[in-house]
Amino acid sequence: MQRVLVTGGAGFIGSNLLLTLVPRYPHYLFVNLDKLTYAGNLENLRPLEEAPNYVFVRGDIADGELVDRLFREFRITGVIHLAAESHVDRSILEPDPFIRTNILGTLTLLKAAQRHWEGRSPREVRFYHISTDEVYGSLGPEGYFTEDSPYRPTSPYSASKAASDHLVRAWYHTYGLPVVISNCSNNFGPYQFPEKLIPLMIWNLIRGEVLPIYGRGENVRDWIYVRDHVEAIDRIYHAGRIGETYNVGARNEWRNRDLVELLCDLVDEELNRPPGTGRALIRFVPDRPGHDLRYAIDPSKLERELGWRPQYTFPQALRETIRWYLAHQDWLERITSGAYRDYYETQYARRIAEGKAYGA
Ligand code: NAD
Ligand code: TDX
Repeated sequence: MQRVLVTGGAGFIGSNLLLTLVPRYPHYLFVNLDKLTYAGNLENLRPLEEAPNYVFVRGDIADGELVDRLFREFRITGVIHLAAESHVDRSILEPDPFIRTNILGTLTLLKAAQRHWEGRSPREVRFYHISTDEVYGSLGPEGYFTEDSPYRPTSPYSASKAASDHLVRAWYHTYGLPVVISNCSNNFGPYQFPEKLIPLMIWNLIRGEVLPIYGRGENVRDWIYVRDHVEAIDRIYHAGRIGETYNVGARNEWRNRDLVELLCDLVDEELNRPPGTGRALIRFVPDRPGHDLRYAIDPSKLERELGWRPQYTFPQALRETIRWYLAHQDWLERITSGAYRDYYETQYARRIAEGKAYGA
């Protein structure tokens, strides 16, 4: 029987992952360790409350004693490590939690796995680290990130994720810990916190608030539906080769301004608003400092070795996502009240609305 510690399972990707894997693998035990920061929301996991193969533990991945106890008590045989501070803008305003969670938290998990799995074979145990394409830095107009691209992180967020990737590889090479890593492009879909581009734009369109596009909106991101990422995670966890890295992406590049315009048109359509209503809310605001120009993933290794392919087309996935947010406005209200509202109004949105982002 596999006993899998999933970290950050109450966040965006973690929720989508657990809602899929817990029913799919009834003979595994899933232990979800999550600190429930502003980004974690147990409400997402309500359908799992009665599941006999699922346990939730509230706690910090940087708490060595707790992590040790979980490895011992649940006799953990696998880790799928998603817990992280994940928002680039926040990392620019306040980097410290990124260093603590993304670097020290990963170190804590690695040390526990090393201690508890000594002498175990890679057929019995594995440590799967979920990471991002942002570790590779920024591309120009041409080219793609492959698994061999050099690490050139540019933001406090991507630097902290790059550091965590290096630690995971060091534990493989130095201590023989059976690890696998994946670096994925920009995700979107249900349960994403509306500080990230797509849910923020949908939420602002619903409320008739301005749509802040950083700089000239020329930056390019490579978008993948979270359900396709979840399927990639399942495959890599079960069949990825130990010590290897897999890039995950859906070959779906969009310039920010084109994507926001598309969202405007789709939301207008869904809400039966006159064409152009959404686009009238677009504002170009001062750029994110150090804003990476372009990300684009070459996913051939994952396709070739593990036979993974995205199952959704972009228009289908985007429409599904918009409908999900339209149907879950109460969820949006609840998670953006309280601490997030304070952050959003005082630190960020007001400055952006006034055209004075980032401490101006
Ligand atoms: P998220 O911010 O939605 O969720 C993060 C979760 O981690 C939350 O539930 C939070 O409560 C939890 N957490 C934070 N600090 C913790 C700590 N110290 N101890 C325990 N739990 C803690 O993030 P996400 O978008 O779901 O991303 C998940 C992972 O995937 C991250 O490692 C991120 O770097 C990576 N990733 C995300 C994307 C993306 O587009 N969202 C793309 C590639 C990789
Ligand atoms: O209000 C906005 N206006 C805007 O123009 C926001 C929130 C974003 N943007 C731009 C910045 C980026 O070019 O949109 C693009 C996407 O921004 P984010 O959603 O903040 O994502 P990004 O910075 O690309 O990072 C994301 O993808 C990789 C996730 O947040 C990371 O966790 C993941 O690792």
